[in-house]
Amino acid sequence: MFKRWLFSTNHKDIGTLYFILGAWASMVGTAMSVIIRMELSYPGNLIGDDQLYNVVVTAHAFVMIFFMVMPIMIGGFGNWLLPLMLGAPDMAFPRMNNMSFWLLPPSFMLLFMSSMVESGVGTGWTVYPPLSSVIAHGGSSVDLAIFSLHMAGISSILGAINFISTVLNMRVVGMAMDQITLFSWSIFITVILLLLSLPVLAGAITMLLTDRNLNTSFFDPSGGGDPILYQHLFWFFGHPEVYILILPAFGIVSHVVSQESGKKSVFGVLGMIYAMLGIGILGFIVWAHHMFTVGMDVDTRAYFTSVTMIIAVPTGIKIFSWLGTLQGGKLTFSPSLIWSIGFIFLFTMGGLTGIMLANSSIDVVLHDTYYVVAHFHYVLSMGAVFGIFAGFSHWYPLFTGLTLNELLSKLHFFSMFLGVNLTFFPQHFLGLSGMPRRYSDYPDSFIGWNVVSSLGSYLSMVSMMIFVVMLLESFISQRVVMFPLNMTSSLEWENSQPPADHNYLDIPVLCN
Ligand code: HAS
Ligand code: CU
Repeated sequence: MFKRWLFSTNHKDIGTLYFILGAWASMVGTAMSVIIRMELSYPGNLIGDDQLYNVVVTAHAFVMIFFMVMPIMIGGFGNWLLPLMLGAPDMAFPRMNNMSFWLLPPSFMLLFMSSMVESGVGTGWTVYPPLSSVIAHGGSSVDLAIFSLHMAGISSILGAINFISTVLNMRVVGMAMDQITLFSWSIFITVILLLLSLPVLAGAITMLLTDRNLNTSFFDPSGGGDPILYQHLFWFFGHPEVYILILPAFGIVSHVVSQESGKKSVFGVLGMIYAMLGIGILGFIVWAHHMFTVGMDVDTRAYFTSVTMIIAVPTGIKIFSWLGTLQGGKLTFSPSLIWSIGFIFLFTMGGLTGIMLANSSIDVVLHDTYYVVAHFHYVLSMGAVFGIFAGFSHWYPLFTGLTLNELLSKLHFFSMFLGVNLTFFPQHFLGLSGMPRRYSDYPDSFIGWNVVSSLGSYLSMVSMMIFVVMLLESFISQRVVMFPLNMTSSLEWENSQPPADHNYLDIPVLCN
């Protein structure tokens, strides 16, 4: 049985492997986040080692980005759903698909090793030199982290080639590009961003590797290099990367919102496609909004401020199209729909703080404070993660043939909603009053909101346990989804249903 899975070239098996890896990574990443919040739950020291604290912060980000969100969204949902939605028998390159997955576990191992040997990587996920250079980070930790990123990068690039080929060549006969589903479009655009941006990161970290080991000085002023060059290269990758993390969630939410409000499709499908294309293209020309404090001249600041704010336009088109879809619909408030509504509300909040930060003069004050941490957790912990849970509860019957317990599912949502808002809303206040990010200690005046934030993170952890209990309950009770015998798959069954009149909990179930 294990051999069948290990070497499987079937898109569903590989999708499931990605889900399992992502679920595991999410627990590792969450454990690290709780360690961070425990350290910050009171002034003074808990871990007692500031470098170690920074190692945990760095690993938390890497694990969540590269081993949780990306594998679940692109690897899991993408692999499971794209061939089904395109009418393809499988991905274009099934054996390469298997290889994309199996590059990830060794990459994960290298990341673990980077934290275990010497003093670990305490640079943050940005790995800026000179902090990441040999003087501040001697030993092999940073080199191992670079290798880990190389390997995860190869995995993603192979996956990107596979998805692009699948979408372009494997559509069922007669299906034009403007007829493919919005989730397929979202993955298609996401993987194009990956293909164009990851090689730039690979170049940057390879230059860092040679700076560290082969006496080059790309980023070392004493040899004529420039550390700012690294920041440009990193963010030329880093900004598209944040849209890579959110675009698949946009696709998922479109499906859930249109189906669960009983509409034939989302409001303004073509507009949704162009909005995603617009976000994808603009995402490549805004990168220096992460670098407003490097001593940039005022014209460049004006450019990056303006072009960053323009992204609110296509994103607004998406938000209002979802609201337009919900408007007048027969809402069932199934778990997948409440996750999606939560997504729309909280992602918008995170987006609006992004617009604040896009103003360079404001960002000069807020950069490297908790305000930024609040911003990106609203779009990630509540945007990307809520999107994942929306898709998970929506397609769980398709993936497993089973159903989830509605009560536990809703309990999961409400505890998570409360938990993440308690954790991250107060971080806006901390940021506005000047608390810097990436420090393990703070002045006593910041106690109040830090206590609230830490309590919130404990609640999120309890919520995660509810999720695990919900999964176990479903596996143990084996409530099977039934679809008519003349249909071969639950997808066919789903497509045959009048969307207004069902959510998955109405599916007739067998109890045994
Ligand atoms: Fe961001 C930093 C700006 C979206 C993730 N972002 C980060 C970091 C991460 C991240 C991880 O300009 C930290 C990286 C690090 O480690 O240092 N971000 C934006 C803007 C948007 C945005 C303008 N970010 C995202 C998404 C992410 C993500 C999506 C991942 C999923 N972000 C920034 C900036 C920084 C930053 C600065 C650097 C800060 C610093 O100092 O380090 C936009 O895409 C958001 C668009 C969405 C909306 C909401 C819906 C739109 C509606 C239309 C009407 C709104 C209007 C605006 C007309 C805007 C409803 C009116 C404005 C008002 C304020 C009322
Ligand atoms: Cu950005």
